[in-house]
Amino acid sequence: MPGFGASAGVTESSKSAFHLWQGFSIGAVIIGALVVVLMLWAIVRYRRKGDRIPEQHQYHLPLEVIYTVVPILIVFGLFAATLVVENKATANPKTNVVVNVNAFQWGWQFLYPGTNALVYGQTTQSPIMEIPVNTNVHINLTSTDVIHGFYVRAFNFSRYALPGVVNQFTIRAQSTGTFFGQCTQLCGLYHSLMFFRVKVVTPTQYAQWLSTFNNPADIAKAAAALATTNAELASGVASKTSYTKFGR
Ligand SMILES: [Cu+2]
Repeated sequence: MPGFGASAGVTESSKSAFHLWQGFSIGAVIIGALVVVLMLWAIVRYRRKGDRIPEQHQYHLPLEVIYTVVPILIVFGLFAATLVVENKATANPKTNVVVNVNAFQWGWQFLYPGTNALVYGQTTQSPIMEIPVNTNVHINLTSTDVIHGFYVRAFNFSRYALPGVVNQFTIRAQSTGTFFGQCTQLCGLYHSLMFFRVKVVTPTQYAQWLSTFNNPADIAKAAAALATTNAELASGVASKTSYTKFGR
């Protein structure tokens, strides 16, 4: 089936959003075709054949009821389908993997509470958020300074990163690979360089990756950063303290 310009992506919710889009598009094509056929039929069948004024009809009650009720039913159908897909996208099931994502001018910090993993990168460093495949990953998204946008095209997903607000959502990637992400809110001078990547790996690779942070230096960095993000998440008010700029 055609994608009508969209792609299915690699997460559960990206796929359901894609299917919704396909359904809407196919519905629009069918209704559009019906309207065109009816128009052409009326134009050709009832075209002017002479100077005689044709018989005049009005108030065809059954027909009027049908063309009032059918569109209402269609709107309800579209609404119901949207509701189902949106509920899937915003569902927050219990998860074992949590990532605290902090956007800042102009980069991203990914902190994995309960582990020593901390990834920090700005502008051209394009930090990588590593997550395991086929696993629910809970994201706590916030911003340190201004409004940013967390957007991953392959996830068909975007959320504001707002200072003072923690946006929470769950992603479940179904294929491994590295996917491109970027900030989608004009947030200042280097907004155009505010990139990141999401690397989806097998659970074994993920565990291995986490273990690379088990050294005294990284443990200390993660503990320091965790104290800051925990305070932010608890208060719901983003701290103005800029994070210690350590890269990885
Ligand atoms: Cu930004």
